[in-house]
Amino acid sequence: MKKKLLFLIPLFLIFTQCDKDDEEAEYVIREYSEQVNDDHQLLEDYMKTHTFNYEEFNDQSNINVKIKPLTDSNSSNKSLFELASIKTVDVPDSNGNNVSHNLYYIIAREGLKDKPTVADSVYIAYDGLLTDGFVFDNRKFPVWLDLANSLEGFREGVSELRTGKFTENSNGTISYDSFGVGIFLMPSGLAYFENTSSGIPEYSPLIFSVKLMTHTPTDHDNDGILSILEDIDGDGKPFRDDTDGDNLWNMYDVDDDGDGILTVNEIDKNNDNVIDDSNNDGIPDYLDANN
Ligand SMILES: [Ca+2]
Ligand SMILES: [Ca+2]
Ligand SMILES: [Ca+2]
Ligand SMILES: [Ca+2]
Repeated sequence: MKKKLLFLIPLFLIFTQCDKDDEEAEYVIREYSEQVNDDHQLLEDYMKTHTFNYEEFNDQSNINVKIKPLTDSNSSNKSLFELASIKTVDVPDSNGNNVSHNLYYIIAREGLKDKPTVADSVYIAYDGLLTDGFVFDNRKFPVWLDLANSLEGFREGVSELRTGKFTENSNGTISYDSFGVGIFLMPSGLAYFENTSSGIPEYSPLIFSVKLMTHTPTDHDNDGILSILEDIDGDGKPFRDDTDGDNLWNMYDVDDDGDGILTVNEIDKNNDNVIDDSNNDGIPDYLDANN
């Protein structure tokens, strides 16, 4: 929770201890609404002065994104800013007001097959960097990641890509091609915000380039309902949806309506492959404490 610690300092201390005041100021967590504009500006300045090897993404093969500064020798190239689309993502601030954040994204290659949802597990290779060029993470070979446990800007970005196709080689290894490749640039409010993480200072906008090999739908609580389908309010995200109000989101709650019967035992009691709604009120039994 954010606290405006400055307001807790008695006024006489502010007037008599100026050095101390500077120290205390460091403990004030910024508001999303004030940070987001600085971050948008920083990212847009970066995008206007950088490009990437977009001409190389026409075929199916495994190509790395190479972001580079626009200079006299490549000034005819399109900038990242010209190439980027914007997806707006709302982040609730400490007062519960939504603050609109821009996720800037460039689809270098869309990919051939399916888009993962924001709650799926994905098999991806990626680079993560700061606007000063510092690379804080690099996965040259793909790893499995749970998008539900990833940064909001990251999962909103990766869910815009499509997976590729794979072939199994005679030695048992699998080759991927025609997979989606994207660049995602996010304000700190969609990343770590006031927290630091392995070489990432607080309030850092982040840049990721991502290759999406494949994905798998995930049922986090193993209750028989895929996590993405535990999105009750229909906003496309199963996060914060909590039918029984026990602060355990439905995607992590094995008894979604809190009636003492596990969801997995309530979905389809007569095994007719139809989700049960005993009282025909349009609310399935597993979400309906009154059935
Ligand atoms: Ca719950
Ligand atoms: Ca559940
Ligand atoms: Ca139940
Ligand atoms: Ca019902």
